[in-house]
This record gives sequence, C-alpha cells and structure tokens, in this order.
Amino acid sequence: MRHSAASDKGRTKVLRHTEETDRTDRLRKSSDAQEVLRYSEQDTDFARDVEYYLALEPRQLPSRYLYDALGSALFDAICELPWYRITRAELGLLDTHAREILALTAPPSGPLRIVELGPGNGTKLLTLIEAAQSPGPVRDGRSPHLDVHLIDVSANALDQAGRALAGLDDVAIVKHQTTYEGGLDEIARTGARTLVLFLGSNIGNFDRPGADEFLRAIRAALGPGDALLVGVDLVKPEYELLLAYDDPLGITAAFNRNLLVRINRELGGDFDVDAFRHRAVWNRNESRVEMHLVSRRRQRVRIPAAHIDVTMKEGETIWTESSYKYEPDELAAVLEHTGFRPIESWLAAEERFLLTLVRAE
Ligand code: AVJ
Repeated sequence: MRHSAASDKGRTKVLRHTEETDRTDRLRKSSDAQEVLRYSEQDTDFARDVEYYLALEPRQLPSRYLYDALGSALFDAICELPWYRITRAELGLLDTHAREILALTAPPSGPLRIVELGPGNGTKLLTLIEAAQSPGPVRDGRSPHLDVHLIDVSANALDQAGRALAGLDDVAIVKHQTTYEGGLDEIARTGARTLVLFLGSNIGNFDRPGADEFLRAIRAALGPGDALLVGVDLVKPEYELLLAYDDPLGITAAFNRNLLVRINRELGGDFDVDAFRHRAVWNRNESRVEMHLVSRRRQRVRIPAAHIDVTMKEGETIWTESSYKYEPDELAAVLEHTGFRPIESWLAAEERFLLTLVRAE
C-alpha cells in the first residue's frame, strides 16, 4: 500500500495556543512553546482513499488510517502485550546504546537535528534523548543541542509526542502534520547535520519496492555525513508472528476493527462492526504478516462521504495492513544500494529485532 505524497501548497504555520478546538485536548496540559506546521489538504484524503482502496480487488484500506485517537491508544496497548515484542526490544536497544548513537552522529560542534518519521507517543525518542543526556560511566564530553522535528499525519500522535518531549532540556521541537514525504521535503536542503529516525519497524508497512523508493527519498533529503537509524523486526517462527498480530486478548483485533468504527464516524459509514472478524496471516513468500477484516456474512455497506455502496460476500476480506519482516543481510543490502554506508548495528537476539545506524554517502 502506498503512502500518498502531500504537496506543500497551502501550508500554514500555526503557533499552538490553549484555545484548541478538541475537547479532550483542553483537558490535557498543552505545550505552547512547540511550533506546529500543518499542511491543509489532508482532510479530504481519507474519503478519497477509502473510495479508491475499497474498490480494489482484493478490497484494501491504507494502514495509516488505523491511528485515530482510539487506534493510537489501542496500538499503545499492543506495545504492552507480552506477545508483541517490537517496542520493548527497541526501547531496550535505544536505552543501552543512546550515547553511542549520538556520539556517532552529532557534529563536532553545533546542534544536531533529529527528524523522526512517525514518532507515535514519543516514548522511543524520549528514551534515546534521556539516556544520551543522563550522566554515566562513558562520557563523550558533551550533549549537543537538539533540534527535533516530528513528522506524522496524525495530530493526535504529534500532540502526544510533543507532550512527552516537552520537559527536556536543550531540545527545540517542531511538529509537522504531514506525510513522511511531505516532511522530508520540508527538512531537505538545509545545512544542519541530521539524524533521521525511522523506528518501530514502521518500514515494514512498505512493500519491498516501496521501502526501496522510500529509503531513496530519505537519502535525497540528506547530505553526505547525515545519518539514518532504522529499527526493523526480523523474520521469526510463524507461531510467534501470529501471536504478535492476533493476540489472545483481542487487542489487535480491536485495533484492526476500529478502522471500521472510524469510517462510520468520520465518513458516515454503516459498517456492522460485529459482522467483521480480525484475521492475521503470515505470507511466507512475501515475508509479511497481513491483517485482514473478514465479513462474517453477506452484507451491504454504504459510506456516503466516500460514494460507496457495495455488497460484501460472506468470507470476503478487506486487507488493512502488511508488516514486512526482514533478514539482516537483506536490510543491509537495501540500505547499501539506496545510498547508505553501514556504521553499526545492534541486535536484540531474543526478540529478533535489529537497530541499524547508517550514514548517507
Ligand atoms: C507500527 C506498523 C510497526 O506492523 O507491527 C501492530 C503496527 N499492527 N500490530 C506493526 C501493528 C498490528 C506495527 N507498526
């Protein structure tokens, strides 16, 4: 599934103040000092994408729409599940190797710009920065000033990540509410030494050609000497993968089916959410876990805002996500031919998760 590129036309620069429209937002502490850049034409994307992808054969929905407020909360819950080990494995590696990561990427003097693609709730970046700034036995001398750029289509994710990072010393934060591509356009063509973070196995949402193309886009936004830190989940036994994506508590099922709840709410759809069940499949040939929503019975579905009126057969599916898994060699190869040179890799052997730091040539 593709990630659509946003043009940067109609960009508005907005300083956050407390009269935010969202009610839940007012209840939380706002971080007024953070700059938010919004890119305005995205509101209509959801309806257009639903119209386009649901008409495909097989029917699909782009996985990036899984992350509304409830979807993000359910994803956070997934990260706490004993069967979903990606987040814990990665946090452990970031915590342990933070100092080394920054020492290998920061310029000899001056600030380091950190750009995170898809920061989620901000915990990964918070862990990295706190661990790097904390006093410890191995001193690399200085902690550079950090200019942090968070790039996410979800306003909710940007709010959460911004709040998580708000208390840090010597860190300036700019939030870009846009697609990855839109964010990369924004940060390209400036001289600052940059470290791009693409963590949590988010790269797994791209198919192989898509990942290749996207890594090239990251490379094109960087200059020689800049760095990229990628976290990827590795191929592992099928039963482990299926437990991770179809957990016994049904949290992943709820995460998946919430996409229908969102369509009903935002686009006036009439999905009978109960009439769809969650299915996770390990597609060995494609090296990916797929999530699907399976219609339990023949049913008619109308989504007025997306001009949809279809009848789904019993057993017919909507494919909502792919999580591609990698072998270490394969990742090294794709990074190499997209313009990066290896610096260092750290493996969580037990969870089969790999953190790789590379430099733009
Ligand atoms: C956030 C895309 C990396 O694919 O593992 C978790 C999302 N989907 N459980 C992943 C997800 C089902 C997750 N990523």
